Amino acid sequence: MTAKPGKKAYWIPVVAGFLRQGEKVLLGQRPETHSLAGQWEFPGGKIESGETPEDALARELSEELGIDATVGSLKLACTHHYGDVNILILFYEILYWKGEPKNKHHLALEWAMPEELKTRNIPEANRKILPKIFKGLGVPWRE
Ligand code: DGT
Repeated sequence: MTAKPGKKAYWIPVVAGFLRQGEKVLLGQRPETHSLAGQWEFPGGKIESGETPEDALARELSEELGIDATVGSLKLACTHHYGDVNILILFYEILYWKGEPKNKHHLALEWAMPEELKTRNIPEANRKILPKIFKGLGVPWRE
């Protein structure tokens, strides 16, 4: 969808993290009270005003998982629109963190094999770039 003439597009910047445990990656199931409830996402959330993307992701990972994370390299960026809202998602590698991820926000947390992303209920924003997500995770993509 393109913006209507004269109407300024409304953008929400979002950050998300790839946390790995061996070959697995951490997924969180979105809470009932939020949009896209029940879908499996990479932990993260919206950038608040005045934050750098890295600050925002470190804050979200602290709030959602109770960890003190070092935000690594930017692996991937994508855009998507849900109705009138456009989101820009920046996906970062998280190689180091202090503490054990605990569920403080999601319906459930799970370390999943990347292959499972093909069959899980994941946000359309992620589904449409799944081959790029596999590349960002360093995993070969097979149809
Ligand atoms: P909302 O969307 O108004 O219910 O508010 P929140 O607080 O649940 O949204 P939040 O902070 O999780 O913002 C993330 C937005 O990005 C949300 O619209 C869902 C979307 N999104 C798509 N894929 C992902 C992903 O892999 N991780 C995260 N964290 N968000 C994703």
